[in-house]
Amino acid sequence: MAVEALSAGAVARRLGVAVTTLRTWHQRYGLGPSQHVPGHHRRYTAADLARLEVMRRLTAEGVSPAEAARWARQAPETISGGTVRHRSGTVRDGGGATIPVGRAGPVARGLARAAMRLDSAAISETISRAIATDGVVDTWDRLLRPVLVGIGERHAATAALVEVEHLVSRCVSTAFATVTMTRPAFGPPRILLSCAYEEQHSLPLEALAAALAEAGVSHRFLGARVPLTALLDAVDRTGPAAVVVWSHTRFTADPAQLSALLAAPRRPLLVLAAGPGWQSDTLPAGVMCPTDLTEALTLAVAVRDSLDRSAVS
Ligand code: B12
Repeated sequence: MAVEALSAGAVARRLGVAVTTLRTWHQRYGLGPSQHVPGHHRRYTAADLARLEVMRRLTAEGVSPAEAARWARQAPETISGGTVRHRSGTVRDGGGATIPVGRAGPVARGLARAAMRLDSAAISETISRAIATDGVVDTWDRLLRPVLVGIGERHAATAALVEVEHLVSRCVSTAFATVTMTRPAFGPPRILLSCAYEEQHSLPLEALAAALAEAGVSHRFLGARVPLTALLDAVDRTGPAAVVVWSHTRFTADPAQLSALLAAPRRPLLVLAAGPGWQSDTLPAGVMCPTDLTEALTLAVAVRDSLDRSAVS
């Protein structure tokens, strides 16, 4: 993209934000114009514009301005043909050729490379092999979470990798869906899993569903974006002992969903608010907040065990 140095008004028009917003982002987060022309107002360069574009996109997606600014400051400068120039001066093709996986190890690095190649066969094989060898919980915590977080980071910084995010999500879902119950169910499923209304992030709950299957705990999983009325209908018709509601971002974390479950005629014994969207200080009394997959699994297994005991006695 060849961009001449732009005035604040021109940048505001290109991004579709107010000039006052640009001024705030400059003053509060240091995302201002960097070209100085003597005797004139400072001008925005192509690199400034690229950073502001990241800022605009992330804030529109609901990321807080401070967090968005952190990503925007790291954003590479987009230059012609989809190639990006990092501020170190290095040039990479296609928006960065790797997904950062921290210290996650060689299998995660291999999975990240397969993801970048959009090699769904290799992605699926790696995930299935890991589940068979290490189980669902370890596969989620040590292999999949690092890669997913890396994809999220890369996307936030460059606006790229949406196709990778979608492909990997699909492979993860398929692998988890094929984990089968390790023992026959004792009675009908008494655990209900549901994403909050409009919540599209379902993978952590799919991980829980697979971990439950692996542990021989039968359950129902309603999937993503479940309207409250549908969730309440499901509770009314199936009488679950425990309901887990997943919210990934604060936009889907309406505590009224949990209050409605607690007020339901067939009130579940346990209501779990799972996921980083929920804020514990805003939740109704009586709701539990597991912090990771292991804790959620332990609670669900405990519910199943206590139901089994009372059915036997
Ligand atoms: C895959 C993905 C998607 C997929 C989801 C597919 C699916 N079937 O789930 C799709 C493409 C649909 C998607 C959509 C969107 N996404 Co998205 N997505 C992701 C990504 C890459 C992974 C999500 C995930 O599964 N995380 C699970 C693990 C990997 O997260 P974690 O942080 O390690 O988990 C913590 C806790 O959750 C807990 N935990 C982990 N597992 C478990 C399991 C259980 C049972 C429990 C109790 C706890 C627990 O432990 C961890 C430590 O606290 C994240 C990046 C990220 N860092 O999460 C972005 C991310 C969550 N998405 C983001 C955004 C903005 C969106 C969209 C709004 C984008 C858009 N413009 O459309 C939409 C959301 C629409 C909606 N209404 O829901 C942002 C959220 C920013 C924010 N804080 O609000 C993120 C963080 C990316 C980013 N850095 O910008 N996304």
